[in-house]
Amino acid sequence: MKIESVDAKIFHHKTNQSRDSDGHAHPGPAIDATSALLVISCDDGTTGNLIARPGDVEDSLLDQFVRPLLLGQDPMRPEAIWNSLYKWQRGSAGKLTDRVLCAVDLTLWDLIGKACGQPVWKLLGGYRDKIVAYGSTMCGDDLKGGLATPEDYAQFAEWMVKERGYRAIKLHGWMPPIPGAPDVRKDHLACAAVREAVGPDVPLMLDPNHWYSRADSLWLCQRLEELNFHWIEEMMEEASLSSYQWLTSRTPRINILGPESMTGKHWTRAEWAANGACDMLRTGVWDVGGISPALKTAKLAECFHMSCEIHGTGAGNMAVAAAIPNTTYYERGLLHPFINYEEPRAHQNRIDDEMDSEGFVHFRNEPGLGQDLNLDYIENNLD
Ligand code: LLH
Ligand code: MG
Repeated sequence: MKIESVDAKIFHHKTNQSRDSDGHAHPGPAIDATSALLVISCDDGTTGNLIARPGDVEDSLLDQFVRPLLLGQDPMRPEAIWNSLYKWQRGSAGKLTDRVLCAVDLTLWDLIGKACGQPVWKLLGGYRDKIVAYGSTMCGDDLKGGLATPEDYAQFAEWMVKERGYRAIKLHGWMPPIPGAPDVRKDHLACAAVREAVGPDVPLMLDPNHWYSRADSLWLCQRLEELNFHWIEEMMEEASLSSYQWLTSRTPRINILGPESMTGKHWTRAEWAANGACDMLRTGVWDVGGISPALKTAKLAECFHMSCEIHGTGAGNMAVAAAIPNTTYYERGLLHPFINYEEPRAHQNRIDDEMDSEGFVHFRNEPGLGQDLNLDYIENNLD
């Protein structure tokens, strides 16, 4: 079995989400957008598919780096292929990003699952067949009836728990360029309002502004300790390992989780674990370059008796969360009162992460990553 082609099909669709000037997603009017379907095909007709951002699978990147390394190779050797891409990163003048590695790795794993007739989560270890989801809100905004006030967060949290069945919630606070952000005091008011709304027993987490000072971070952590929050993540620039050591040593009653967006894949995460910079490790397939390095992060966390909480949504992150024993939740979102998260996108027959009324996301038994794609829609809406 040999890889015969690697192609990205760019297709059009509508979206009702837009990104602000700092890259945070918010609800908006329906606008035109494009996405990509990355397809790796083998000489026996087996294919792997993945929905990706067009910029991560541009034809020039596939031509320069991916096709030379993949064509003619055995797809059942993802570790060898991942390492060959990784080795080329340093000399690629920044073009071969971790997101490119991730797109290739996920597509390969989808292909491997299909070739074996097995879901990827089982091939990776198959620790669990369902997981509790936490409802992860969008960042705060200034939309009337949206996530503009602490009361808005409280009302939405009440709906999540009482109407939709979520068993845990994570707030993303107000971040620039939203007027008045960042403000630890306002973050605290939203967290207090949510705690009041859902009662003492629902696990709560916070992802606030990404660049608070040490002093503001400590103040916020101490308030969240009083509110019995389970974890806080990425409140400071993650390149500053010693700031996280400083904070972790001063906050015994809340878990510091990280690093999320810091570069360096599983190697950075090993340094955080070894140097006491967090209580729980963080990894996500799009942050570290795919399933292969995300699994390594989880396994190194296990060796330190630490949990490894998976960042982000989608089939690749689900496969990792299902495979490992040392994780607690699946991050489901981003959620907002104006967005119907349950509705499949135009290119999907079903969303990846359907959740039951008890707050569990179940892992599918179909071969591959478990994405149920509407390939006809994609073919009929090509760029
Ligand atoms: O800053 C944001 O828009 C969110 O924090 C987003 O990056 C989200 O993926 C996240 O951090 N989840 O934990
Ligand atoms: Mg986060």
